[in-house]
Amino acid sequence: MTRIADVRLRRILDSRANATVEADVLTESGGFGRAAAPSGASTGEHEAIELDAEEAIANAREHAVPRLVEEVYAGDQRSVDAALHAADGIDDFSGIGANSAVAISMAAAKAGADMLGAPLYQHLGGAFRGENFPVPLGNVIGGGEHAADATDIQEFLSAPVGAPSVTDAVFANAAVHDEAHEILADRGIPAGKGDEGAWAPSIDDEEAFEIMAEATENVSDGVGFEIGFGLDVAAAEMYDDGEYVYSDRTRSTDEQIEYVADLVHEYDLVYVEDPLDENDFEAFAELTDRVGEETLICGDDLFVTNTERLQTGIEQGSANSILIKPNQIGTLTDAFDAIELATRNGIEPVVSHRSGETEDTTIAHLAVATDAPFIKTGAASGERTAKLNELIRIAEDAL
Ligand code: 2PG
Ligand code: MG
Repeated sequence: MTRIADVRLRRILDSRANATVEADVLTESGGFGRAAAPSGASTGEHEAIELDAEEAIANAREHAVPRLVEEVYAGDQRSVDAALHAADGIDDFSGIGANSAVAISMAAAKAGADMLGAPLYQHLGGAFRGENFPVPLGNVIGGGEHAADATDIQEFLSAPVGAPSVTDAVFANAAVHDEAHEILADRGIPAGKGDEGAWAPSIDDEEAFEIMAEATENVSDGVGFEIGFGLDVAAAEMYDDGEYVYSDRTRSTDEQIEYVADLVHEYDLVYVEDPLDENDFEAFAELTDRVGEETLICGDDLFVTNTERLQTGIEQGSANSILIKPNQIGTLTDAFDAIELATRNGIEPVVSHRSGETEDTTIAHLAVATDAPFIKTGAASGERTAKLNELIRIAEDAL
């Protein structure tokens, strides 16, 4: 192993044309890794703190870089990430910024892989990595915080659970995305796209359910394998003063549980993320108790990739799945620890992008390295297809 020789940080654009942090990590023996931080819009209240990009860069240059350069081996991920935590000095990364932390953490992993001459998934996953491929969940129709004047539910996700290969799955999601557009056009509904490339028409949730059911069925008939669909309700965004506020009505917590359970049955949903508020472990548990045998109840804002919150969820039976977003917790080590705790307890990890993304493909490698059953990284748009195409390349190489 060789030590880190330099860490370079710069501001680059993300897919919303906001500034984000890109990191280059160089090693003494000429290894190189580059990674960039994504950014959320429907962020969880308990996430690690992202700072303004310029401030995050200045703080990381002052506090983190001196702890890394000539001090830490690039391939030793736990030491890199421990140095980032020490530099921050605060649990939530509000010192150096979770955006600087995650960019450096991922860039160091890539430099580590480069020195080994191995692909990133191999460096992260090691010799005992599994050989399954993650099923991509593709965002087809969406609204919430990702598009104005569209659905209340944030994401309607195509889930090609019967696909025989990564490539078939990726193309199936693209076909569902296309089919949904055709159905919208047939209904005379114009549709632009939201932050993640999903269609963002001005329709209500009920109509989105109809369109998703029709689009997934049509494409499934054509390709000959099962395609279900799922949701990211992002319910914390609609929760206000004890009630879930939809455009046309409000629901109490009990009504929300009832509503989501009915949707699971009516549409055979294979996946439901954040159906309830981010602090309501108990209501999550009630819903998981009711429909957890039939579908995945996934905690995103509930768990924020945080092992302590996941532990609470495990004790209370709040969910059977966890969303994994490295920038939510700040380092790859923390994300790995959350995946490990989840897997040991029968909780399915779903590796995920953010609504603000770059061309960075680290999460495709992370999903393969950890044998995650699902990856959520959109269906269309360049910053999403960058990861999907990387998944296709990895599969050709490894799966
Ligand atoms: C989510 C994500 C990604 P954001 O809620 O799961 O789809 O959105 O990055 O805006 O938090
Ligand atoms: Mg979410």
